[in-house]
Amino acid sequence: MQKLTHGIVIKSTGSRYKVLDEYGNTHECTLKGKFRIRGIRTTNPIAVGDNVTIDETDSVITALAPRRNYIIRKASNLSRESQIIAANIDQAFLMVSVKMPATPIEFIDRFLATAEAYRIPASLIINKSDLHSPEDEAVALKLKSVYEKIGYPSYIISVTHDINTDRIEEALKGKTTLLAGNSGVGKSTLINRLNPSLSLKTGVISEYHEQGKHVTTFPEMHPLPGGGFVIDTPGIRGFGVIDFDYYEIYHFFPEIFRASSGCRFYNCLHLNEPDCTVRKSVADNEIEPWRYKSYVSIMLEKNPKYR
Ligand SMILES: Nc1nc2c(ncn2[C@@H]2O[C@H](COP(=O)(O)OP(=O)(O)OP(=O)(O)O)[C@@H](O)[C@H]2O)c(=O)[nH]1
Ligand SMILES: [Mg+2]
Ligand SMILES: [Zn+2]
Repeated sequence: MQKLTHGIVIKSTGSRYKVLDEYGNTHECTLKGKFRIRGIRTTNPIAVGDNVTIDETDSVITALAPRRNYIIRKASNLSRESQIIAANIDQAFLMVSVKMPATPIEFIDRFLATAEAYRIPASLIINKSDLHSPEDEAVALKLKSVYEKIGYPSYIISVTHDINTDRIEEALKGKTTLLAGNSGVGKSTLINRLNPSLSLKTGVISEYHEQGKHVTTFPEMHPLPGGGFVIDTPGIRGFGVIDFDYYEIYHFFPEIFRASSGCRFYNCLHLNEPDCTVRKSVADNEIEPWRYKSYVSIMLEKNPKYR
């Protein structure tokens, strides 16, 4: 006899799945049968955020509802398999820090381009403002102004000193938010602050390396007291832009895409082509040079023949 219940996957480790049912109970489940996305090989056919049907009698996931969206990454650098990080996301927040650790700029741009490609609204959190020297604060303000001008809401916060965390709380209310960022920036610390009934493991930054150590190892979804969910992800490497062709990468840099409408050639890649309004906008400082550099770097990685 089956006893079917609907639920949402809140943790996926590849073979076992934690499912929160509609009554608030959790179940450790396994999979039966085939769940595959056509055309991609994934290490986890079912991901955090998936809506599923489970059979309570043997804790098996029996059906997967269609996904509104999902975000994937390569399972590892050399692997041809992909890992679905999360599904059915309303928005993505990227957490970065100016120091301890310093987030590479290109990492930010790769993440934002990926979110654009999946049409997931993205915001930026610059954490650890309590550590800022005047120079660091200037860097943080510059990041905020550059990314807000493009259209990404940006927040300068300190979780440990409770600066502007209320604004994050507000922005996350009632939504399912993917929280990403390199290891050690403070993602799990923020989620603990937003939901004090959780006590997620957080790391200690080695002052010498200024690197986190990937304390969180699997994406996991947590309920928020004010409604909504936040998905804590392991500091993600190799994130992103895997499904896309080199000639469409500029579509995922909104300000570059806007500027490209004036280029002479419809297939301009904004490298060395004549009458390229993207390069003109970079020269005129209307497009931030580091954004253009990130674009070129991602594009050339996709198509080395232009190098
Ligand atoms: N100074 C300062 N330290 C912070 C702040 N927020 C977090 N930290 C510290 O940063 C370290 C790493 O925090 P975590 O929350 O484990 O980082 P994470 O982003 O979850 O890292 P991974 O799980 O490895 O991806 C911990 O020692 C936190 O106490 C902050 O606002 N200021
Ligand atoms: Mg963590
Ligand atoms: Zn151009």
